[in-house]
Amino acid sequence: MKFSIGVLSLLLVLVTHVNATAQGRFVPNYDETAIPDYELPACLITNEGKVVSNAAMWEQTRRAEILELFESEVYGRSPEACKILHKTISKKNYALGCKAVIREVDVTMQLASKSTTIRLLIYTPRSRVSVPAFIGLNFQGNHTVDASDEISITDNWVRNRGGIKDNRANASTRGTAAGRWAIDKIIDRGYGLVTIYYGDIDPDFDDGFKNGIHPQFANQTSRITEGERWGSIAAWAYGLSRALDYLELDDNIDATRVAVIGHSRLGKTSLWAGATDPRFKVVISNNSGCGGAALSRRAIGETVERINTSFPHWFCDNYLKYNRNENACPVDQHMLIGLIAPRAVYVASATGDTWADPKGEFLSCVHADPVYRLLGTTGMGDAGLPAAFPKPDAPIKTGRIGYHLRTGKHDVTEYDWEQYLDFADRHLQSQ
Ligand code: GTR
Repeated sequence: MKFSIGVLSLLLVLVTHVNATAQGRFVPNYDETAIPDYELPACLITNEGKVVSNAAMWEQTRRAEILELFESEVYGRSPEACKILHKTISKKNYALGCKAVIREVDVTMQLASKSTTIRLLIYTPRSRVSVPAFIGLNFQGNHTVDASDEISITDNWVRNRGGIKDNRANASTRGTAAGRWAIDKIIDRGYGLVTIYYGDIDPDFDDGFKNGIHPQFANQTSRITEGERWGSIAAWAYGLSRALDYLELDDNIDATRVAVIGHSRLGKTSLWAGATDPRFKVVISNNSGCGGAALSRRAIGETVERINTSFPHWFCDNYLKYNRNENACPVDQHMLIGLIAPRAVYVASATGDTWADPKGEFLSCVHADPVYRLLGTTGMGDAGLPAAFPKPDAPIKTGRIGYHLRTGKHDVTEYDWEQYLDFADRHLQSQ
């Protein structure tokens, strides 16, 4: 138990929780004083108990240990990179008031006779080559990020949302997610934007991994212990890495200056993509919460048990061991941020997104800071750690770890993008 003043409220929460779970209902805790007592596993102490005192020890020993633990206990083990093929499907030269070029490029992930194709929707400033870019998955199809009727509509399964009833996308959802993608701003600031429908990689429902990319790799993954097989987050991250393989061949984008971004479950995905693929130079997690940037041990809002119950396909089966048993997990999410060091990482929360535990997202950054400093870079701020949990709309963005708490709900807004663009200017433009 964390604080004795919290004993009564904790008992109350426990009683409510037991009642609620007896009735099959989950009642989240939002009371800071009722957080269970916890100790975070140390980023800088090896499995054998040795203190990590230099960059070489981090790289060769501790980073490898932590990555291995996240693979075996949280997200599952992904297969080796497969071959990719690519084909341009469409190109519009004078888009967005003539300032951008829009292309659709199909990237096929090929393994022996099996393949999965993802469609990249690519915006680049016109008359410029080799620009830095953002890459991020979208939730409902590429055609939702922009109202243009020239963007193709996915044939893959989509969630029934916003008027979709038969899990098939149609033109009625064109541009419905445009508010989440500040395309004009991105282009005006000299960046490209690449987005992909996440269901092209793996449809987001639990069908025992019969669809999407998983079956293609069954020969490899069946050799892996069952509990360690990759879930959907790992598959989505794998797709982002294959898209980056393609960007390395694309003259319009500088693949050495790419920021991977994601919101919510796709923010969990961008963090895992950034942790597993060091080619992503900047990693942005927008409201990623449980299984993303938030510390699991705080068990505020969404918990490990709750996420494993609602979305059993996101993580590997070993993650189930930590349902209501977070302290037993050899890692917590600050170590995921640590895996990205010394590359730049930005974590964003929203005041109304208590389900994602904003303070837990902030604390992950704080506890990853020593890894950045060990590697000779700034961490959270150049001067040192922020003294306290920041006020809303007061971004911390001068070091290699950026953070803000935006006023508002679970979403991606223009405000968020403004911070990401400033952050990208520091870490992608100054080369
Ligand atoms: C929620 C889930 C969160 C978050 C969110 C989203 O239902 O509990 O972990 O991922 O979905 O992705 O929109």
